[in-house]
Amino acid sequence: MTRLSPELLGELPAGVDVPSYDRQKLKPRIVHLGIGAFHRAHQAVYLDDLLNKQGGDWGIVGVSLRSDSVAKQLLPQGGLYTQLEKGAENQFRIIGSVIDVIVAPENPDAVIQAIANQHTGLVSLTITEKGYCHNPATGTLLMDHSEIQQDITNNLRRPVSAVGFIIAGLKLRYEQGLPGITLLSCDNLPNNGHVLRCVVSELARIIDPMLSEWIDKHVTFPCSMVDRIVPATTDADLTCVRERLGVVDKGVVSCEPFSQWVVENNFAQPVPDYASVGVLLTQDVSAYEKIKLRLLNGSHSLIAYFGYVNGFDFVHQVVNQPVFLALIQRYMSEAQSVLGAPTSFDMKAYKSQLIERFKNPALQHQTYQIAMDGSQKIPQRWLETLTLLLDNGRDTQLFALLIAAWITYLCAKRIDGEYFEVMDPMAEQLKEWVGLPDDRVVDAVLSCEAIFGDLSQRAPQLVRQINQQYQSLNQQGAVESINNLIGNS
Ligand code: CS2
Repeated sequence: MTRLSPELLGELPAGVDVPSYDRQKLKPRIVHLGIGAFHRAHQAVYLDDLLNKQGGDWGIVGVSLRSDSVAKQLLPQGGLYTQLEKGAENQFRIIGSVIDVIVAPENPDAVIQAIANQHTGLVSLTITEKGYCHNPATGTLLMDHSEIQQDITNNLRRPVSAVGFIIAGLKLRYEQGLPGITLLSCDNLPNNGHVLRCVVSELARIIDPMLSEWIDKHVTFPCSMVDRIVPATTDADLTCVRERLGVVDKGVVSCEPFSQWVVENNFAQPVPDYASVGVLLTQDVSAYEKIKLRLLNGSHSLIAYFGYVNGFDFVHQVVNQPVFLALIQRYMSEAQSVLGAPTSFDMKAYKSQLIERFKNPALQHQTYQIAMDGSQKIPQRWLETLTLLLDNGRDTQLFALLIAAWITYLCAKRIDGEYFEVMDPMAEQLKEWVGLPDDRVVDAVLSCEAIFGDLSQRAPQLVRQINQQYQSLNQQGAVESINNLIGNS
């Protein structure tokens, strides 16, 4: 069957939305590092909205830092792909804002040249938490990270880390006398712009102190909060799109109808007029970040660890179990109690909207997908709240149960006895710890400073609670452990 391509746009069935703008006019003005499904269902869609509304020449050059799969999907399709939005009914829309995809390991110079291109005004990133090569507990660059080591040793001649590519591109801009640029992190980290600035500055200082000074003066690192649930594309999604479009699209992204983007108004150069398509530009993103990371992502991680181990493959299945729903609601109310959200924010509506979003059965959002990289996610999703609860002398049993559930997940065995692989950059180390005799597992995992900082020294009582909850999960299972906790309050 024919493949989706620019020539076919005029022939797609009625009801499939297609770009209304002239794609020939688009120039490589945004370089996006990490062109996975999330970027294509979020930032690229906002730009497509804008181009549909106002035209213009902002085009995205996507960069894959590892695999060539997205390039193989999109390049034969001239960058086009379908957004399959799964609400009450499926909506099909062709997105046209991506004009090129570079596979970094195949062509590192092209990435550096793209960042240093005179038309480029914005470099954005969705490289996941671990892509920053930082210590999640302190935010500083991991100097002993293998990719950072390699970039330092090679003096960025053939970068491998995202930070390495950024600095190599900035160096070329600096040497060519080009203006500075905006580096926009769109990952689920608190103060993501500050984290990015910190790792970029640290590595730049080692590579070239003059460059580091130039970066301080000419480059900005706005923080941003991004929100849209984008499950991994399935074969069923590809078939569904093929049947609707009558052509093959290998680059489909599926997502929920909801979407939100809040960006700190701090740009080195003009950026697209995102505000006109619903992006909130503000001086301070932190309140939005905290609400989203702790309530949405924090609940997600809870759902993933309890759900996956207990036999539930999808988020909506977990939320439909009354006992897990009760746990999520209790979790949200404890997280909310120390959130310090603006009083004008309607928390009740936000929380019930989250539950509805989680319940969307069409999304088929995998618990295993969310469970990935817990070592990088837990600090901002759970531990910030936990620290505040401790500081305020509040009860921490619920969070002890959550951490125990993560440790149980790390044991890599589902309730039916099936073993699975734990995907995490710290998997090797974590595996060693959970392989210790049962009564030493919790203490070993909690001793990991990159995740927990000094929590175990500061809160011995909490360590005891996590040990108890871990025993309880092993002996009595999740349902009884949750009932014991919620029933006791
Ligand atoms: C999820 C997020 O995979 C995960 O860890 O919690 O990707 C989540 O779906 C998005 O942040 C929603 O905006």
